[in-house]
Amino acid sequence: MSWKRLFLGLLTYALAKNCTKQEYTAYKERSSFRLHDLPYTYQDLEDYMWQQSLYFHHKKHHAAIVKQLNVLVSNKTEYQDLLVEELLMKYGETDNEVRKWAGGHYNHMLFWWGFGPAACLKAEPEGSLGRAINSTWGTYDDFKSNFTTYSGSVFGSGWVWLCANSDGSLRIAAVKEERSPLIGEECFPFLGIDVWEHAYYLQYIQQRSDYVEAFWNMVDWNLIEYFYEEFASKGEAVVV
Ligand code: MN3
Repeated sequence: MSWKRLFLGLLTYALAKNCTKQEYTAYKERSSFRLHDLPYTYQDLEDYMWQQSLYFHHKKHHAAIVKQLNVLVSNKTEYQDLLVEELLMKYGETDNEVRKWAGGHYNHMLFWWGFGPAACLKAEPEGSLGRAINSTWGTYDDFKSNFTTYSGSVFGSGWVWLCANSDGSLRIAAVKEERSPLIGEECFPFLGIDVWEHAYYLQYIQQRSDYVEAFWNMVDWNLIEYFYEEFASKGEAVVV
């Protein structure tokens, strides 16, 4: 082992000890949904996402979506007893309200899980996801630049996702508003960026590109690898 490797190994170990992100939990709620706490504090992403910005996004925007979703589900018996991802896949194509509220809740849940405090992060995806990214785009940097281009190309409100086709192959999907690529099983998303203005306006004003650049510094690749291996690569929705 080289000194450099040993040094990096020890550094990773030391930093990992201070990682304070909540372990991934599949809440598996049916019929009634809650706004869960973020898996880290509002201050934890401060260098790239201001705490006020994160707080309003979570406690105001996401909370309003959860409220609407519960109203929607409570009024329709066929929508009850389903996980949010099931609701979305089953009724998202035919009901605009499901698309908005179930889509919005699912998207934000995945979005929050996808980040972590600096001490929990590593620079690049490894393992089967790292290999799949390299075989699809060439290098991690090529993937990043493709994803960044998609993020800039969404006109108005929407999301960009790294997702897997049902055969496990990867692609990037850009979607309008809260539509999820899970609808119609277009692909199975596991890392996304919210490019609605509410996600970045307070801090980055109209500079979406600066927000997208900052995004890469918050991505928790350890958990994203898990989401890919455990769900998306098998043609399954990540359970939230
Ligand atoms: Mn949002």
